[in-house]
Formats: sequence, C-alpha cells, structure tokens
Amino acid sequence: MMRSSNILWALSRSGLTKEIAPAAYRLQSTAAQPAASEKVAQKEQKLPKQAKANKSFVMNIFRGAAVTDQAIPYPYVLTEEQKETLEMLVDPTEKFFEECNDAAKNDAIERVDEQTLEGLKELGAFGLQVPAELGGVGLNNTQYARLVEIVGSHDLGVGITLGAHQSIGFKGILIAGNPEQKAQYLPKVASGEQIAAFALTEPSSGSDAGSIRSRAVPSEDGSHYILNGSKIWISNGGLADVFTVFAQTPVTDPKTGQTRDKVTAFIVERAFGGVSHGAPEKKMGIKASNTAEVYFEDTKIPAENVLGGVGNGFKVAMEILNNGRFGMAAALSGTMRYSIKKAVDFATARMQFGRRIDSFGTIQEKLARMAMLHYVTESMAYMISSNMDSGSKDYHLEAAVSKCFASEAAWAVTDEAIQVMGGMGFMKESGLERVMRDLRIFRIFEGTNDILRLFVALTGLQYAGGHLRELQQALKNPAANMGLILGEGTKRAKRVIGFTDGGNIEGIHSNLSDSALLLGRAVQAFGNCAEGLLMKHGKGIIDQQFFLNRLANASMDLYASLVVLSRASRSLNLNLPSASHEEKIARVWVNEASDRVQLNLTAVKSSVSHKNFSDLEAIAKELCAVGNIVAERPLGI
Ligand code: MYA
Repeated sequence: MMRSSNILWALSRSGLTKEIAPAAYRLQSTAAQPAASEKVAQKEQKLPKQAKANKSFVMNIFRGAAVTDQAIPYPYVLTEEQKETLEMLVDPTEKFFEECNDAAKNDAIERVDEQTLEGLKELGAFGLQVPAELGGVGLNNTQYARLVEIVGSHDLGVGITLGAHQSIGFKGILIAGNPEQKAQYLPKVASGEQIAAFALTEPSSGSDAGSIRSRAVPSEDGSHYILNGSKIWISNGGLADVFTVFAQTPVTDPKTGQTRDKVTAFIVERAFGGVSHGAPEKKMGIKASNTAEVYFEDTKIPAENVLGGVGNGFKVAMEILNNGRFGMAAALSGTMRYSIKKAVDFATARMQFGRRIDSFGTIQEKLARMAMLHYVTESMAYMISSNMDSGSKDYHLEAAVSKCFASEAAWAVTDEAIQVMGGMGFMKESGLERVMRDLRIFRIFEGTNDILRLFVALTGLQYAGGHLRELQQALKNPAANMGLILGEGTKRAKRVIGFTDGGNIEGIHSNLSDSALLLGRAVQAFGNCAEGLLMKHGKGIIDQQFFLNRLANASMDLYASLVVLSRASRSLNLNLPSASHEEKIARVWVNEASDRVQLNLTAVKSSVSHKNFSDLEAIAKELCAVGNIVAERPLGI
C-alpha cells in the first residue's frame, strides 16, 4: 500500500504529461534561425521514446539501474587466432614508429613524410579493419584499438591522417555500404592507393550537424545527383581521393506527398569533377595531418553512390562517429603511456634538496593520478571495443563518455608530466610540447566534449522518461501489467522513499566489495536525481544545460568507476602480477569518484547552486551585452 501510493505520488509529480521531447540540444543561437526553429518545433511535437530494452550501463543509470551485462566480467573477446595475429602485428608496428617515423620532423614540415606514408601503406595501416578478402588486414575493433594505441603513443599527427581515413573517412562504406560499394572502394582505400576523408562540417554547421547547407539535387532521370557546397576543417581534405559527403537532398514523404530536405550521405570521388580544396590550414597541433576546406561545384555523383539510403544521412553520420569514438580513447591511452613514461623517467633520475624527486609526496600524487587517469581510459577503450566486437549496438553513450574522458585525461596527464619535468618539460626537446599542442583538438573534434555531454545527459533522460511513461501507462491497467508494476514500480518506489536493496554491484572481487557498494549506491542516487529533474522540468529539461552538464559529469564518473572495478576484479581473479596495483587504483578512483558524483548531484538539487547558476548566466549575459570584461579596472585607467 505504502509502496504503490509512493509510485503514484512520484508519477503525479512527474510532469510526464509535459513529456520529454527528443534531444534538441542545439545552442540557443542556432535555434533562432528559421530552419532550426522549425526543426525544434517538429521535435517537440514528437512523442517521447517508449521504453526499449537497452544493455548500456550509462543509459540505465538514468533510471537508477546498474545494468552491468556488458561490463562484468571485464570482457575479453580475442580468440587464440586473433591474439596471435595481433602479436604478429604489434612488434613491427612499434618498430616502424620507433625506427622509421620522425614525429618531430612531421610536425616541422607540417605533413607526414613520404617515406613514412609509404611504409604505413606497406604495413597495411590504411586498411586495418577492411576484410581480408577486400585487401585489408581484417582486424576487429579490439585488435584495431591495440594498434591505434601504438600510433597514439608516437605521433598523433600520423594518427589523425590514418584515423580520418579509416575511422571516419571510409567507415561509412564499411558499415553502411552495399556489397557493390564495398567491392568498388574498399580495396583501393585499404591499400592506401586512395585516401579517404569525412566531409560533414560546414562554415555554418559545426556541432549542429543536421543544419548543413550543401545540397545534392537528383537529375530528372534519377541517374545522378548534382552536388554543390563547401566543407571546412576536413582532415585529409587536401589529400583525399574519396569523400563521404553529407548533403541535403529533397525527399518526398510517400504518405503526405510533401517534399522537404533531408540529409543524404554520398561516396564522392575527386575524379567525378568539380571537387577542389583550399590550402592546408595552419593549426596549433596535429600539424602533420592535412586539414583543408573542400568545395563541390556541380559535382556529378552517380545515384548508386548514395550511402545508406536517401534521407538517412544524419543517421549514417552519427553511426560513423559513434563507431569511431572508442578509437580516440585507444589512441590517447597510448599518448598517456608516452607522457607518463617521460615523467617517471625524469622523476626517478632528478635530484633536488638531496633526494630523488619521486620521493616527495607532491610528485607521488601527480604520478599516481596520471596512472589512474590512464587506467580508466585504457579500461574504457577495451571494454567498448570488446562490446562492439560482441555485436552490441548499445554502446553509443559509452563511446561518447570515453571520447570526453580520454581527451580530458590525456590533456591533464601530459600537462602534469610537463609540470613534473619543470623547465625541462617546457623545452621542445622533451617531446611533450608537441604532444600538448596535438592534444588540444581532441576535446573539440569528433563531437565537442560539450555537445557530447549534452548528448549523454539528454539521451539518458529520454530513456528514463520512456520508462517512467511506460510505468504510467501500465498503472492505467494494473491487473494486466502486474509484472511490470511490481518490478519497475517497486524498485523505483523504494528508491524514491530512500529504501534501497543495498545497491550492490554483483561480480566484483571481494577485495573491492566496499567500492562496489559505493558505486551501487551512487547509481541509485543518480537515478533519483535524474528522475527528479524529469519530473520537475518535463521537456523543459532540454534548456537546463547547467543541470545537464552535472548529470553528464556524474555519469562519466560512474561509468569510469564501473570499468576500473571490473578490470581490477579480472586482474585479481587471474592473479595477474599487477593485480594489487590495479586494486589500489580502483579503490582510490571509486572513493574519489563517488564524492564527485555526490557533489554534482547536490549541485543539481541545492538552492545555493541554483542561485550560482542564475548568477553565472547573468554574468555571461552582461559580458556579452558589453562585448568585453564588465568590471572596471582596479586603477580606473
Ligand atoms: S568530424 C565532425 C564531427 N562532428 C560532430 O561530431 C557533430 C556533433 N553533432 C552531433 O553529433 C549531433 O548533431 C547532435 C544531435 C548530437 C548534436 N547516435 O534531433 P537530434 C539521433 C545515434 O537530437 P540534433 C571531425 O570532427 C537521435 O536519437 N543516434 O539531432 C573530424 C534522433 O533519432 P530519432 C543519434 O539535435 C575528426 C536523430 O538522430 C545520435 O540535430 C577527425 C536526431 O537527433 C548519435 N550519436 O543533433 C578525427 N545523435 O529521429 C579523426 C542523434 O529516431 C579520428 N541521434 O529520434 C581519430 C581517431 C583516433 C586515431 C586513430 C589512429 C589510427
């Protein structure tokens, strides 16, 4: 009686009649454009997503559930044969980067040295995931991650050349291409004979990927399209022979007969004509990689080069990006290894005040934190690659989290490595200055971390909203939905009244049981907070970015905690030599992460934070109204 009345209380307060609309997380400035505001209105009319089964841990924490199927035990997917193949590839790749590639030279000449490019082609590095029968190496995501890690530890500029080519450039052909498209294009891109690029971003369309203006109009006989438009900041844009291009195309709805523009993906060859590019961009980092504007002027594309179906281009773009994001975590865990090794080598050799500096607590804390950030990133990369290799489709939020986490962790780690090395770290010859410059872009491209945080929070809330709504529907006919009400409803009601089942996470090694409990409780608190936000704001939550960012940060900490607990448990179970080291990392991580989660959840709930948020909003508005710093100079002159 008590329980069900609490469910009803929760639902009556849920505001679900207001319903959470699909994620319309564009920035307000873009919503002011007529096309965008029309799009937002269309979105708001859509009904919320119904509850769907989803195995993603990150998705499910938004309803307070710790779904660990994809995470515990820590997945290991390689067969003996795949492991042997990988072993055969790791040493030559390491050797190639150590002996044949010169990252400093590539950075200085602002391109990848010809010999390096040729060597990489010979190694098969341009077609790592292309099936062997189409001329590639045929690696799965996990094998690919291990090789990408090597690239990331040596030369991020080369990494972007390779990544823009295969992680996004021709990935669309690999995952959405038909057999003819695969047979036609994959052998040439796999060998490196043709370089590929991904052309989505435009001058007026960055994070708001759906608002692109390039347009492809079908010919009357339907045999081809004529493409016009320009793309900016295209990695490999000046080198590529084959582009995955996104453009608006007119699409007629068979039901209403109405025609409106929808995004379509095309495979465009430079040889089709009308394709040109600008000069290589002058950049802060990843200078060795080519970045250029690309122009399409009356480019004639055969109709059979539509990729993934007419009007499906936005989904194709998202799938390509989702699919490639774990690669960034893999590459950057390699970069972190490089930076940490530099810092450790220095700290164990440098004498100050009569002692090696690694004996000081200040340096110890820095090194330990660097190792923790690396451990989380590496654990995420291989967990996600394994999930993808096991056929999971429920990894998009995890991939977005890993991209944000890795890019921020690698920045923090390299920054601290420079700090440990002091003046020496600041010198070019330390090899960290280039890495620091190279790393800055990783928080910006492949979806800015800001947009990805909103993507994670809003997608999670949308999912939780679907579950709440399902329960609301079920309560209209309790007799027919007793199972759902008793299952979902009781769990939710228990959380709402603060009566939990202990919130433990099953399958974690007993040495880490306290940490597992902390994580379980934090997940429940997170679910309460997320549902509370839904109940309070309904679809208005879309505009509450101060709250959404805090939810996203907490969700990142929760996923990070899960991956380290799972990986350390595996190491303990296998009695690996590093198990006790990993156990310590996991324990400290979860203790500190659970404190940060609480802080973020408190910020969502507390009136002091709410006042802070409205003050922050006002400060920013005042700054923008004045167009500069508002506070008078202390000297008045
Ligand atoms: S490439 C350019 C990168 N650009 C971006 O990443 C653009 C970022 N923007 C977006 O992702 C979207 O526009 C956002 C949504 C997220 C803002 N997965 O109405 P909507 C669905 C699956 O919310 P919008 C570069 O940087 C959604 O559910 N589905 O959309 C080069 C909805 O479905 P439905 C998704 O508000 C870097 C529909 O789409 C996703 O317009 C070079 C509409 O959604 C998703 N993620 O915007 C890197 N998002 O209609 C090189 C939305 O069914 C690689 N949806 O409700 C380096 C690799 C490492 C090195 C490797 C070495 C070898």
